[in-house]
Amino acid sequence: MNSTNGVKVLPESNEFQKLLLSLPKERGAMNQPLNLYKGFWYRSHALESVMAFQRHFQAQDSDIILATAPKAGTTWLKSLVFAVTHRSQYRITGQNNLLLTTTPHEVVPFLEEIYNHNKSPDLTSTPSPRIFGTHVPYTMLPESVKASKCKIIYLFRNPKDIFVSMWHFGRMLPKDIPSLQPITIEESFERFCKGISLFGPCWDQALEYWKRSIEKPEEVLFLKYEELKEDINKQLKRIAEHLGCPFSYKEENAEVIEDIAKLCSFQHLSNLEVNKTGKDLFPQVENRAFFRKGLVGDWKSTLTPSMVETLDWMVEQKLHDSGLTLN
Ligand code: PAP
Repeated sequence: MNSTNGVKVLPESNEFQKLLLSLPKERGAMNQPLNLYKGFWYRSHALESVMAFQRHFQAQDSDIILATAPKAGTTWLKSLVFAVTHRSQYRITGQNNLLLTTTPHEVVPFLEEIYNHNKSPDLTSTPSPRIFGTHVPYTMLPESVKASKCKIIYLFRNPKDIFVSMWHFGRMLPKDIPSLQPITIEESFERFCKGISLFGPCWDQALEYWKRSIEKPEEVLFLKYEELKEDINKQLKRIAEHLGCPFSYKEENAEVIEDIAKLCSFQHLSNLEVNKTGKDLFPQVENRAFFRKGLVGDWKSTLTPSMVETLDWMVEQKLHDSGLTLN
């Protein structure tokens, strides 16, 4: 134990274990053990990482933070933003484009993953702009991010598709993970509707970023998966403008926007060898698990009418006076 000015300071890990013991616990929608901290549900190792990056992450004004609810389209957003910001370095259609050989989750790592491996990593030599992914709610972002000129892009998706994507993702995970015992879709759905899912409730997370995007649009750009699907070129322009690197007329005429959209399309990324095989980044998850169908409205294939009614009602209650609408 250290001592600062006579006050005993617990080492970080002891302090964390003490906190962990005090938190409410439940099994989540994928049946993982979760802990409730300040209104949101976390795996214990993820929460420990979040605490570490809250404490140690030093934002730079040029940083880009991609925040998403799990299964809202994280993989797609990572690829789009990397392609937009590196378009002068890598020819979009060139053979050397990193996205052709590296999975988007490796190109744009999660802060949770970085700090899971090392509680105080040295990120100062990461080339600028540094791009990080995260699933944490806005309130849990490090103070240095909020105090900087970092750009945040948040992506949300209709919770019915989030749930269905998550449900199928859970079934693609190896059956021998002890913390993930089988669960029925009914049980999983019930927990999801109570908000007990990784980094959930997803609607509360979305509302935090939504409010911030209205208060401070220069900081947070709020995107919807369905809008990306509807008009990817328009949304790519919004992304580039938000990041301070709008497409020039010359680029528009050279169809750079269309090329980025094609490069990052579900059809293209899901058929790349690197995304079909391998599980380098998350050892328990194959890269292909992040590419299932990539559709809007796939919930119709999985949810019963009564599930639809329940979740729609739940979401309506949460969002009704926020101005945030979902397709
Ligand atoms: P994560 O939050 O766990 O990292 P995330 O990428 O958000 O995962 O979820 C994967 C979903 O995004 C899958 O949706 P589905 O289950 O409904 O099919 C996946 O198919 C979809 N996805 C991945 N890449 C793309 C893409 N390039 N375009 C559109 N959707 C995509």
